Amino acid sequence: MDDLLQYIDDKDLKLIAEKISGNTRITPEDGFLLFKKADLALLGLLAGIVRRKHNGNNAYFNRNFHIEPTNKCIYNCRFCSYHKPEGDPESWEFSHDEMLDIVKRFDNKEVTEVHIVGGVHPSYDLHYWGSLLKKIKEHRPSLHVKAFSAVELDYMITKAGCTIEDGLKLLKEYGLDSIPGGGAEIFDEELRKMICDEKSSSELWLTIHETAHRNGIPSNATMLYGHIENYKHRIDHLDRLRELQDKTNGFNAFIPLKYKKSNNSMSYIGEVSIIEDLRNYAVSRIYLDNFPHIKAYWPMIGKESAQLSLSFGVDDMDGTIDDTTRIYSMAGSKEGNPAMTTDEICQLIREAGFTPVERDSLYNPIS
Ligand code: V47
Ligand code: SF4
Repeated sequence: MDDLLQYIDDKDLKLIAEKISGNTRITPEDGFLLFKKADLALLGLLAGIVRRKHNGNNAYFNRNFHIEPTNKCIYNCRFCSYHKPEGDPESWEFSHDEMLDIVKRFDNKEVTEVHIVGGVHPSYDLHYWGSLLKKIKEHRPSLHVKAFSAVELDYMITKAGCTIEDGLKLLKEYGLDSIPGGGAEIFDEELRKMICDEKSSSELWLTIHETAHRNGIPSNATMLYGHIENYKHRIDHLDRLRELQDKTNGFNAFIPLKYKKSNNSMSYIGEVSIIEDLRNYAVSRIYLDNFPHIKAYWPMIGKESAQLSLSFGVDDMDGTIDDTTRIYSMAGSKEGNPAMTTDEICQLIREAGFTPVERDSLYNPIS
């Protein structure tokens, strides 16, 4: 690396590169400068250093499927293409039996995880959702249940009259194994007011994840980017996550979510380029030095971009999905019916020069 540093002309970038290669944490100002000044090749190189430190040459995936229980939602986030109010002809809501039927469709398949996330339905509290988890666990005890964004959790726990702590403990007893990263959007309070005014605050999102970690429930974190935010807002978001991870060490993966423009009221903004996606993965990998994994969610970004992202700090491709999610096809993703075989995922990973590793939900390798 010392040999390569001589090719960096910019004084600030050279200092930042020295910190990264010397294992020293970068500051928010450094992160901002990386976004502002570093070219894509340099970001790939620096993110590769941090990636290798955490994950060597491995690129992970799992065998999973999604359940989206409902698209009815009490909120109206401006970027969301998915939610519909109660009574809308395009709204849906599955019963417990219908959701168990989805689980049963995978009875003879080697899936290890179900990911359950949907709209914030007005009628149901944590006991309704908890009993669904219990039924799933009774049917297939070994299935890891990663369920409910912090925003859904906030509503269902409050509706049941519980504290966040007691609610999470109860959900764990019902069968909740981990929490996905949704609902974080962008933490800056002014922007949050502009794009998703009504939903849980940034502070509450962080408190819910902190409380989950303290109670032995690991989680993921996301950031919605490529809309009205600027680099300072992104660094602020990453910084709040890095600070919480220092405290709890409960996050498994960070998943940047690219704003997709179709069928929502922010469409006029358009979408950022693949270059910006790769730069964002790389700076995230470098800044979140205490996050073990950075995930490219391929149904959103596309298979080829996810493959490319492996050279920009990403080490996890999410999973096989098996055509069980609609959130991103409704927002305009080209991966209309997302499904990949494990062979296909392994081939994408090998082509990019990495070693495919099937993992469970806690990143233990599955041979
Ligand atoms: O919170 C909604 C996002 C999230 C749009 O933890 C949009 O493994 C882009 O959190 N353009 C839900 N994004 C999905 C989510 C997730 C996905 C994959 C893996 C994991 C994980 C978590 O979807 C929402 C919101 O940020 N979203 N609309 C849109 N138009
Ligand atoms: Fe509801 Fe989630 Fe869509 Fe916001 S992003 S409107 S909370 S489904």
